[in-house]
Amino acid sequence: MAKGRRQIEALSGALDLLLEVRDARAPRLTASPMLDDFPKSLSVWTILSKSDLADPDVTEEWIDYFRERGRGVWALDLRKDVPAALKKAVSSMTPSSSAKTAYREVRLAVVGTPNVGKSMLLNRLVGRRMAIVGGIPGVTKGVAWFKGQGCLVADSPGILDPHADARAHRMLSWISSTRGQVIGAWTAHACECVDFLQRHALIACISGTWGVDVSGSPEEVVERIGRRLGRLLPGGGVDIESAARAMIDALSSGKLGRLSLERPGSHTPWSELS
Ligand SMILES: Nc1nc2c(ncn2[C@@H]2O[C@H](COP(=O)(O)OP(=O)(O)OP(=O)(O)O)[C@@H](O)[C@H]2O)c(=O)[nH]1
Ligand SMILES: [Mg+2]
Repeated sequence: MAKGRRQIEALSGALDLLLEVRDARAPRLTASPMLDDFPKSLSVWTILSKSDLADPDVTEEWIDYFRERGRGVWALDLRKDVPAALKKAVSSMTPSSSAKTAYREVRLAVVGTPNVGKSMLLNRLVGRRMAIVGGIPGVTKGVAWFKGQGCLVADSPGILDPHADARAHRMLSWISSTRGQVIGAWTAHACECVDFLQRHALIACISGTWGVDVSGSPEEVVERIGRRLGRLLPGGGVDIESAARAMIDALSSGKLGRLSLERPGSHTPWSELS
């Protein structure tokens, strides 16, 4: 954390703009508390990444939410190229006079919590596949600058830590923004997730995808998923751990359809978890 703060201090003096990436499925959960460590005078735009995996109506609500607060906001599917309007808006920014730089290009940093799509956004902005992009959170280890059209872009991995709350980390793993294995058993984890989906009227993603009955306890639902997917042990019993993992993988990768875990408002859904 101290190293992250030092990196932020070193970086912010050189910047004109921050592109803060959040996962469109959970923009509050994937916000970093460390963003507050950047100077208030620095322009910040929010990128809602993975919008192809989020409920489009809820994403619209989030766009309104950020706009109402005067924040530049873009909802993007980073598997595709970013809109020309975004590239243009970046390159037409006036470099801030306080930024200590001999360059006249706009200097910006892409920041965000692990696995939200920072490297992918950077690649889109610089127009070449220069930064390492990977499916594993924490894949980028050091800050590096890349030259784009009329801008210099810094990838700043791991300097923005997600919420310290263990419940937030458990929920982050549902969208694969933290390492599932640090959290413990898949079964308890999947059951907690099914319970959340049931309580938030989101459970139809499971019945719709796999045609299983989603009533009853989360344990029963996970067992039905295991039977449906043929995750069986020798002797015919369901391999619950395997079923649980398949369920979380399917949710995080979008196989269960487009789904948003959060709506705008002050509520933090992870605080509901025990
Ligand atoms: N479907 C979808 N997948 C995305 C999108 N953006 C990123 N991904 C995927 O998310 C994973 C993480 O992307 P990265 O760009 O490596 O994320 P990062 O924030 O740089 O990750 P770290 O450097 O590890 O913190 C990769 O598997 C990407 O393919 C998006 O808009 N839509
Ligand atoms: Mg990265």
